[in-house]
Amino acid sequence: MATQRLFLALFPSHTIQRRLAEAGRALQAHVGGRCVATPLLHLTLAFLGDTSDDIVPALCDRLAAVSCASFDLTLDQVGVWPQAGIGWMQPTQPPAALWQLHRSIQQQLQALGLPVEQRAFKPHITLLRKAPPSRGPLPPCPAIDWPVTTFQLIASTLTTNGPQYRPLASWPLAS
Ligand code: 2AM
Repeated sequence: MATQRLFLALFPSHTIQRRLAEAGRALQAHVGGRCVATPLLHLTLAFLGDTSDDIVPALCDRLAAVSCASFDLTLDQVGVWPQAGIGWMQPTQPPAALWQLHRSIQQQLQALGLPVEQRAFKPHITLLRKAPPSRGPLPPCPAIDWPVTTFQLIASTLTTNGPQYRPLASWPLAS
């Protein structure tokens, strides 16, 4: 049975991706690691992993039923998770609507019997991979304001040159 490696994410505009990439280079200058390619920068809402093609239409129907308002996300903090080797940027105060969107997606995935992450949701954008543990305080970074109006279903293909992402569907958040 054919499967695809799927995840749900928020993808920012190219302008915001460029600003995130700048933040990634500034963080890299302090801690090392490898910058995530600019067009791949995103915030993961849920990682589904290998998923049967058979379930994708029902998944899309369920996701179309997700009800959540648009929101503004202020990304204002960078850091490193040393065990994962990830350099990240995140909102210190995620808006209630982001938690609601995440919860609503989890409910829809559960209703379809799809696996859901049991760990607490830590909304972040991965800027660096293979980042060594940071020594000492990190420099403050300019905040990035991101108006979030859609969420997307993405198919990811792993290649020797890194992942390739293909948007399968996109849903608007209520205005
Ligand atoms: P990360 O950036 O925080 O590592 C696509 O693979 C996205 O799904 C990545 O951005 C990754 O988040 C996230 N993800 C969550 N769990 C994952 C897993 N078990 N394997 C791969 N990616 C995962």
